[in-house]
Amino acid sequence: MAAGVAGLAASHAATMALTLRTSPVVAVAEFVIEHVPGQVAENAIEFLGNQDKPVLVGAIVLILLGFSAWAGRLALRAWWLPVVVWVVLGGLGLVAVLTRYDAQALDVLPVTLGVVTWIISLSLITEPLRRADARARAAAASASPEGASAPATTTAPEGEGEATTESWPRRSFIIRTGLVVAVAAGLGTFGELFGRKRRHVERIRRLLSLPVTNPSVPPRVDLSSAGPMGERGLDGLAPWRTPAADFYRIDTAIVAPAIYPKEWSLRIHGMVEREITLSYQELLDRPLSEDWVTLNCVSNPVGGDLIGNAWWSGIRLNALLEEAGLDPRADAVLQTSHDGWTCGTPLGPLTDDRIAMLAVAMNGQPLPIDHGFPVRTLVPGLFGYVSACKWVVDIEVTRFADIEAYWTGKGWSERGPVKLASRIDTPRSGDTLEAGKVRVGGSAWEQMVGIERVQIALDGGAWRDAEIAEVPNLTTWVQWTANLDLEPGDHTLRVRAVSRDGAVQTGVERDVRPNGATGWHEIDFNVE
Ligand SMILES: Nc1nc2c(c(=O)[nH]1)N[C@H]1C(S)=C(S)[C@@H](COP(=O)(O)O)O[C@H]1N2
Ligand SMILES: [Mo]
Repeated sequence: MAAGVAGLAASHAATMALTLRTSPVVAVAEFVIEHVPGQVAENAIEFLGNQDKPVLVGAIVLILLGFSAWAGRLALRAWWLPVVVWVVLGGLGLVAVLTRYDAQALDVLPVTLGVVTWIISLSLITEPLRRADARARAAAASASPEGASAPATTTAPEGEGEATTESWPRRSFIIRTGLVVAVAAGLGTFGELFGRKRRHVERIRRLLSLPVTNPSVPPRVDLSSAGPMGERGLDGLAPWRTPAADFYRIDTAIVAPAIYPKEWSLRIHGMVEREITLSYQELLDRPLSEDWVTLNCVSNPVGGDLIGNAWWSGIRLNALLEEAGLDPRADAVLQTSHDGWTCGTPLGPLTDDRIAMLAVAMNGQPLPIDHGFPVRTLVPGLFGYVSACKWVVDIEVTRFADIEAYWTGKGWSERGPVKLASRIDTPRSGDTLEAGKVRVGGSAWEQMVGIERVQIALDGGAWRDAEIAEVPNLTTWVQWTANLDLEPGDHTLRVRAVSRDGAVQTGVERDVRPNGATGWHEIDFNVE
């Protein structure tokens, strides 16, 4: 039963953390309501009044705990018997969960996590008993070679030894059971408190109406969709504007902080003449700036997809920092998020004419919780780990010499400018294509400078220019495309970019650590 409680608590906490609507138990209750014959339902309602639903959920929990106890006893016979019981129950849970009208793929997770937790807890709890059992059996076997006719206890050398072998496994069984139940209670409570808050914050986020715009992608920028002159879109090319739902997510938070706009505030302090503290409303009362900006993760490998491009709206940091009055000796800010993550950002990019902002919206919507709601920092041209603090609550003006931020304490560079890079989106490595004309494409970026040219080389041959699309500014990636005439056989294709200041992307391969990967993206494919 303890293992069952742990499984239920884990599935409940997962449901809450993922802000799914129904936990598996509730889904089963809804499933029952849906399928119970009308007469039975009516009788139940008549008898139970408006307590019918809590009673139903309670009954399901009790039945599950009953099964759990039974399965625990089955474990005496064979280790796999209880596993079968719980997998079958988990299967029923899945059916209930996936037949909800608002079911989504993620709904599979809580059920799975519950089953796995249950199996692990059961084996953890019973392990001391199983070990003692095996020891007793071994002792019996060695004491009486004729067979297991002699009782195991007669082989214990002394009274005291006997007491030890008898009581220790039980004691550690009871301790482990207590621990599992305590952890389960903690998980359940956490899920309940946190889940409720996140749902509430999410509701408030959806109701917010910010004075932001949501323009469509400028013409001739996005080659992945049909152009204004009837050009065909290139399948397999990542869209130029990344939808928030597809935007990569990187952070150290196991569950993202859920922050009410009302409880949020930002303090700008340190080496300044005047400290500034801003509430969400005070921030929104300031002039808003908006722009297309590509955000990059330093951990993005060559050809990787830890990069996204969006329309961001926010309040410029240069004005705020000027208002605070910067000490001329300062060269950095230490940003801290609501969950305690920190990053050190150079003052230069925060105060020059690029649009470094406290962003409040992404693609015309309030920031998603996972991307920093209510406020995150965004600095074009710097990797996220030194600049893009989500859930930012504190900005201390300081000097690099005096600080250590989360990642710089772990061997990553203090400064993280984004590097000149390019990528092939289509075809993909391992693809099989038909011989003849093939359109290939991808993206390239050199923030604050811009891309002059993108070049490709087929099968190690000479570099030739690809066509590049337009861009609205210097802070976004640019798409490129080229037509190839392919013969049957195995091929490789590589890409490199040339920036507007004439720099050619290096082919030297470097790891993402300490300050971003370099090298040409190369793919292999086959033509039939
Ligand atoms: N609070 C907080 N902010 C953070 C991080 C984090 O771990 N915690 N990770 C950073 C890193 S490494 C990157 S690449 C970007 C990713 O932003 P995204 O998840 O919105 O794409 O957020 C940055 N901001
Ligand atoms: Mo990152």
